[in-house]
Amino acid sequence: MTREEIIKPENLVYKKPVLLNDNTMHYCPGCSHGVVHKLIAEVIEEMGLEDKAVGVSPVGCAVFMYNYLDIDCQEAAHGRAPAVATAIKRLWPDRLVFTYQGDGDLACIGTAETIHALNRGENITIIFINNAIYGMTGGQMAPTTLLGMKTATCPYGRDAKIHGYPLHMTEIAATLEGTAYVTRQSVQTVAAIRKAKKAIRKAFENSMAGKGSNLVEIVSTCNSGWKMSPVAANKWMEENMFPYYPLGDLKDKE
Ligand SMILES: Cc1ncc(C[n+]2csc(CCOP(=O)(O)OP(=O)(O)O)c2C)c(N)n1
Ligand code: SF4
Repeated sequence: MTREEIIKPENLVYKKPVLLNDNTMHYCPGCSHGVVHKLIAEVIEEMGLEDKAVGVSPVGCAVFMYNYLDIDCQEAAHGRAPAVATAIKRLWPDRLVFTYQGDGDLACIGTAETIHALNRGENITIIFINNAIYGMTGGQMAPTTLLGMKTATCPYGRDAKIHGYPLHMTEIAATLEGTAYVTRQSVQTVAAIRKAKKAIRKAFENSMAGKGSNLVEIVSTCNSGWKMSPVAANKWMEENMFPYYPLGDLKDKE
């Protein structure tokens, strides 16, 4: 087959979304962040919201999200993305406004902002990358670190007596009256990626339709912080994270 025949529209099975530009990502090979960026770009393109999407980037490994997604973006101070997104959405109600936050940013430093924005029913979507660790700063314990899990700041493993219990932010979000759609997904297999994409689409549609707040948690790997190969990290996540953070929809108001 010639190249021309292969790239005929009827033969096209996959195309990189235009909104995901060609800048080389700084993420470690095997990291979940890049996959989720791609899904966000695909969904925005499929919804035709290229000129209406505003992403709010976190402090953490995804701090440079705006370098990879060709949409309007605003950087927020650590943990404050939901407050910034609230202001943007209230000022421009016709925009698709979403935050993109790690577990350190969302479930520790920004716990208050997250809970209150969700509880107020702001018409935004929060994408929550839960890799159970502070990736960017060298793998310290996060609120979501599993019991027994070793990190730079709990080298003998997280101990409930000393460090408390892992925080179930998504379960908390599901109890709040302002939330419309709350779900927990992952991106370690093709099937999981497809489901995660559907979840992001639903959350974005709810945000545009003014149905309330939406939280999409993506249980993720940080293979560098976990000191594992990408393949081993995926296996570890399936065996250890999924039992504690089970996948699926926790709340769907429809
Ligand atoms: C107020 C404040 N506290 C701490 C830091 C340092 N800091 C930067 S990124 C980060 C951890 C981010 O971890 P997470 O949100 O889980 O994202 P990841 O890097 O794992 O994607 C921390 C503690 C900071 N920049 N500002
Ligand atoms: S440190 Fe972890 S979260 Fe950050 S880019 Fe590397 S694998 Fe991803």
